[in-house]
Amino acid sequence: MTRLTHKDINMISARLTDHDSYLRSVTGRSLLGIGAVATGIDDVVFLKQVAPAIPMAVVPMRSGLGIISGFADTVTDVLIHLGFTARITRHSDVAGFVEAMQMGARVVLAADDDCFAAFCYRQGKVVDNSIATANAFAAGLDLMAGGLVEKRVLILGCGPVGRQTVKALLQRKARITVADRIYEKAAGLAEWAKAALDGTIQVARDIEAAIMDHDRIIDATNAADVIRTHHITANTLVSAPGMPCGISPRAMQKLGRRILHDPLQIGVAAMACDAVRIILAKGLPGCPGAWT
Ligand code: 2YG
Repeated sequence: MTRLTHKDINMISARLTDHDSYLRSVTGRSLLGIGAVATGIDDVVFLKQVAPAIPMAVVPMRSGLGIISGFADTVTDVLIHLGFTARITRHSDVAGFVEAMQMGARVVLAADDDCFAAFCYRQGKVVDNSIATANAFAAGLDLMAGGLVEKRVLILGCGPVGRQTVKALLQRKARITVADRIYEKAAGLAEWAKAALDGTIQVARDIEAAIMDHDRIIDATNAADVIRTHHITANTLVSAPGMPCGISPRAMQKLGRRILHDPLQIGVAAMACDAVRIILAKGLPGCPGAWT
């Protein structure tokens, strides 16, 4: 699990409008729109209407390695930018959760060193950042590529984000190859996909050859400089949820606007949209009127 640094996030709040414009130019959708597509509520107008009725709280957590300066503030700023009513609790930790309840928050977001989650506590449901992030960057690649049905996609990195990415891309009927510097992790992911999802995916033994051989790449690694200049062709598209970004600076220049990457914003947007979906789901899943 990558731990963000203050340096990774300190400019996010000031650049949210610019980032939104970039996302529109690359995917045709805003930050909220990408979160919406990832969640399956592809209706931004509806989300903007309901957002103010779903107050959210962000609770700083001091456990483990402690507070990341600016983390809770940035999460809150992203939520407000998306149109939600969001506040940081004055207290951290358990007292912060108590405060969030008292202020009537319907969704409470908090992160320790191992997990970043959005709690829809009245529904007894939790949205995990790794899952939401994977869904959002898979949706983003789909938008960038104009559809992924039968398209070959390479997933680099077979951790929690890579695993959820396999699930999201199988749902999009993509032809998936997975690669990891630890081959057994890639092979294990392919076995899981077959057993759990009846999905057949390819496993790359040679990562370098696999990157050269794919135009659509999802970088779900926590390594830098995995994708370098000589890997980039005129058709290369990279969606990169991994932190640090796995695309080298010179490869970024060569890719131009054919990159989808940010350290936190897209994942938070997908978390917020999934929390809305959970809260608005009527009745129990499977009952008439329930949202799937
Ligand atoms: O409340 C705080 O300030 C800290 N307890 C936050 C710690 C967050 C640690 N986790 C990470 O930095 C990332 N896993 C967050 C999500 C990155 C999105 N790809």
